[in-house]
Amino acid sequence: MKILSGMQPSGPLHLGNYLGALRQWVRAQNEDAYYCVVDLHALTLQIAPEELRANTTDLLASYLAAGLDPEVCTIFVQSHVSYHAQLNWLLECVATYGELSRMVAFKEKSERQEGYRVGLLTYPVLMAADILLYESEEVPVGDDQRQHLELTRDIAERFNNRFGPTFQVPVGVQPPVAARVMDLQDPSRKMSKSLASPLGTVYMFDAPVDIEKKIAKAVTDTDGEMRFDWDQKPGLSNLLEIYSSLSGETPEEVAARYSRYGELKSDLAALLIAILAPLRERYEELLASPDDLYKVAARGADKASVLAGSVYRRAAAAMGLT
Ligand code: ATP
Ligand code: LTN
Repeated sequence: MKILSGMQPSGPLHLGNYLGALRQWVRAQNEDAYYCVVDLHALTLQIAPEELRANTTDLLASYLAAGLDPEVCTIFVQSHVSYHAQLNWLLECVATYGELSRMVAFKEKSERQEGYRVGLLTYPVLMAADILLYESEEVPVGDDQRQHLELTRDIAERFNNRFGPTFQVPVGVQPPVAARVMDLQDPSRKMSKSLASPLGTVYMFDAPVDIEKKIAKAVTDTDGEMRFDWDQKPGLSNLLEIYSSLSGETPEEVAARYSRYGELKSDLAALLIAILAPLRERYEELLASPDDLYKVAARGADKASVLAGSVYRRAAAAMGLT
């Protein structure tokens, strides 16, 4: 089965990125899997050039440290494969302004930026191009990407109906728990790379003392009742889901084993540290040899270009380009 997914090089990865997406990628890497650093998408953030470059290197190291193996799956940087930008244009002539302006991520992000750029609106079309170029059947992503996946399916189906069968229509897949990890200080909003919340965000490569501190300070509630209940107890339920995704139990089973919040928190911190500390060590080693990371990316781009090129040419021909 073919699989593609990507992350923006917009900053260090957090627990949501890891549990919601990256860990699923590692589990699926034995399929015909393509994983990219979507640097073109990060341009919508108006990021400084040197920061984008450093973040891209950092994300390559993070992918490998999390357990992606370049001998098994294809790891590459989006802008190294020019077909992404090329197919993006073809699909911009299939997607409608109406459907793009209804995207929740666009509405939220455009409200936060004055004079936002066109790229913020057309961002999901580029994402559709990423996915469709690799004939992806499944796309492992967190819950926040569901709407973008639906749009990708709509674009693919519309294209196929108008120009004949060209694209595989993909489905998005979310993990059963921790598909939407919430900010530890404000459990009404998702843990995010681009919104600063220093105590609310646990980074994958945080030092153990910081993980302990952030989990200990996580907002819960005052009635002290240990119960998995997103409506009444969002802070606690977030911790229970994180725990459950690490231990393999259900959140209810975890809740049944504890009576005090403090105990749950200190065990959760210990579990997280045990899992993340070896990844952090590997990440630091990998970052020390950036040339090796870009060798991996170059090999990945060569391989990705073969499939992406053939799908691009099929789409271009279907539309009447000669
Ligand atoms: P931003 O908040 O700046 O938009 P992000 O943290 O969502 O960034 P992305 O690169 O956009 O990071 O997302 C990478 C992957 O991580 C996507 O599959 C996304 O669905 C997933 N993801 C992001 N945040 C969370 C979260 N809080 N919980 C679960 N999955 C998440
Ligand atoms: N839009 C996604 C990042 C992204 C992506 C993709 C995810 C860009 N292209 C292709 C899966 C497949 C985000 O903001 N998290």
